[in-house]
Amino acid sequence: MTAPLTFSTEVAAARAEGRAIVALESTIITHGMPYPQNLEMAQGVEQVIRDAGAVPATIAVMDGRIHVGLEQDELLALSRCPDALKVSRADMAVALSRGAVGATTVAATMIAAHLAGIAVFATGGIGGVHRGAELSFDVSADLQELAQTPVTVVAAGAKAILDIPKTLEVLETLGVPVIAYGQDEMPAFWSRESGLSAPLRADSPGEIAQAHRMRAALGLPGGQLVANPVPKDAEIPRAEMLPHIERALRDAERDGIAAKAVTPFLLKRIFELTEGASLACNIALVRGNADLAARIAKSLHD
Ligand code: PSU
Ligand code: MN
Repeated sequence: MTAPLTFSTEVAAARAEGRAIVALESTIITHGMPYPQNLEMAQGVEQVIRDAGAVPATIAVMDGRIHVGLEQDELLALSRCPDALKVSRADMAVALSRGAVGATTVAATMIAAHLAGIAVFATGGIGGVHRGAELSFDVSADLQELAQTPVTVVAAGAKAILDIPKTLEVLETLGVPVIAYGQDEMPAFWSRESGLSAPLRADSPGEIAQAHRMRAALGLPGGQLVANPVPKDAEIPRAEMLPHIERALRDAERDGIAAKAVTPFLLKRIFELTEGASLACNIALVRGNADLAARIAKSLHD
């Protein structure tokens, strides 16, 4: 038995022509944003990658197959599917065996990208160590995936709904390079600043591509996390976000939200609390990440 991969028409053509491809996750579509903004975001981000000269491959699980690249009707159906499963590493085989509709997290998208020979992946923010993890043990499978699957992931850092210092500590323990793009400070998703310096820094796509190749040459497993700050004109300053984050965290505790439901709950609550401002910022930062990822993928190809 081999991995059940289905390529979209566009991705199949890109593979045949040997073009640079960038993977995109789908949990952000089903569990990260409301319809129809999620659909517009997904279509817009794909276009950013095409405009930068690479080919987008949005990844999801459907009909017992891992879809690498979605046709327009598939993307539309997914964006309106209220009961899509959130599929991470642990869920992947069962979701496929059952023929369920599943949206892939960062971890699951990395697995699929690697199976499809795609080295670069763009998202908004990765999962990490949750606040209070010393009691809940809630640490995203995304971190372990970065330690073992050789894909370079471009994100806007980890958001302050997480415990960013603990997330950086775990990534260091796991041997994952965390590379801030164009600044010394670790970005914090909606904000360019986190108050923490990033472990590593790069200033060009070529440097990141070269480090990706070097890890492979050294025989080191795992990928890289590129932390790309949100564009200046779309940023929400940290001081403005913090009260909303605190409030969302209190609401999650009050409602007894746990496990896989935590991240989607917090994102939705913060969207409500900021009256949509967090969403506009989220969309802008994903677009920025897609553009950088396309340039890294093209550089890897040269
Ligand atoms: N962070 C975001 N937006 C998201 C997610 C994280 O800013 O949509 C999604 C990603 O798919 C990520 C997943 O892989 O949530 C992490 O979930 P968990 O914490 O349950 O591992
Ligand atoms: Mn979790």
